[in-house]
Amino acid sequence: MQDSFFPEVPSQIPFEGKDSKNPLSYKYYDAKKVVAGKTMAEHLRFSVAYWHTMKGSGKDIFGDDVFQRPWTKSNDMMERAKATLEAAFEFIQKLGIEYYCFHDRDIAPEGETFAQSCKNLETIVAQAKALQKSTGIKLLWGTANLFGNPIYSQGAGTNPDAHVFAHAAAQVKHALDATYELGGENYVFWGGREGYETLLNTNLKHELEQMARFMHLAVDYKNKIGFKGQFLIEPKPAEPSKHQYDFDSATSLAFLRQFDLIDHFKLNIEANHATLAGHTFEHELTVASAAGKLGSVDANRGDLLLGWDTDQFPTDLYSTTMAMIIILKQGGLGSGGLNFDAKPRRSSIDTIDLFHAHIGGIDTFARGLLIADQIIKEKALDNFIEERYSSYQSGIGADIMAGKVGLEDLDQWILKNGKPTMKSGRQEMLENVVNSYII
Ligand code: XLS
Ligand code: NI
Ligand code: NI
Repeated sequence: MQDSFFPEVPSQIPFEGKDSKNPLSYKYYDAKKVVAGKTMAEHLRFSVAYWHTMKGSGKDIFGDDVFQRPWTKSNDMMERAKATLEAAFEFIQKLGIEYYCFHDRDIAPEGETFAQSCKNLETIVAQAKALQKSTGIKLLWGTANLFGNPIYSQGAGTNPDAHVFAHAAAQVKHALDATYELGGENYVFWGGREGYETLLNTNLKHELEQMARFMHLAVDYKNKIGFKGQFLIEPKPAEPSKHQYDFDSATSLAFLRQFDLIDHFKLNIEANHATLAGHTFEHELTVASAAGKLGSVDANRGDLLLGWDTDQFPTDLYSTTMAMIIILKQGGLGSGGLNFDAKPRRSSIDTIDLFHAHIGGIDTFARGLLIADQIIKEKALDNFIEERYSSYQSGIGADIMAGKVGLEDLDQWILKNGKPTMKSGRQEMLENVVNSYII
């Protein structure tokens, strides 16, 4: 085994404060600093996404691999998987964060047969368990890759062929076993190809029922083995399918309610998926949080000029501030965290670029946390919002909300009280308030 995969990086990226010019230092993220009663590390629960960071090659549909990673030297796929895992733990340790996330097929290669794939996974899980123990790094969530293998080209749980459904279900069983074995704190379902290309060949109602059955099977198995992690659905409107069933937070919540799954799931909200759905990141977070279902976050950003999942590292302070306001107000993410489902650009070819990318994302969220805490503590927005809804606290408003009045009562009330006076929403003033905390 190689001594170090990142020899140019010190044993831990230090916190040096905002005036430091050292690119390999944190300007805002000070893991032990206490903010609103918890350390930054406890609030933010950062995680490295194995698929992008360890397995990403810079490949796109127009061109081949560009990144040469020192952990991909062996042509023996199991040897390569072992080296990749060593490198992952060194990387996470040097970043000084606590979590990682994976798909089964990220950490272990697919074998000739399903049985061989399961064996490969078990071998790597044993190695991961030992590395977790020696480093203290933990698994935020595991998941199954149900979109890469050609058999899933027409869906996994929503495939028209029950044989494929069974294969996907068996794969989830093993991915759940792996996540359980590694003490994973959550398990994610992202419906990569759970959608359709054309209604000409699709029975949408049947596919939704299949998907619900698939989820119920997973819930039953989770209970059977005693896995206590949180199940999460990660909404995304499209890509790779033209239309995906877990379109956005609202659609996913409706699906969970319709099929009696709501008590078993929360949502994992990804910034770039929100914008693909025509929403803002904060809209999706807020819808999930309002339902008590904001479980975790895939922290990244899209590009306003590109219409796909560009999975860039978050650098927009306005967006991370808004996200942290929502997260702080619901009392944190519980067992969830901020997983960098993000990749450096194809032109960022050096391994060190992975550090720059993560440091930027970590600092942007750390600074967002500090600003959000100030905004909340000083009630900079809350005072206005409370006042804006204050008419529901007493009088007719309180009666409306308590269900004490009907349409006839309201008709009488209006006849007596006349027209309402208009009040400004003061959007621009509030935008200036937020900017005054950010700038
Ligand atoms: C892809 C998704 C995926 C999930 C995990 O767009 O974000 O990476 O997070 O399957
Ligand atoms: Ni994601
Ligand atoms: Ni994504």
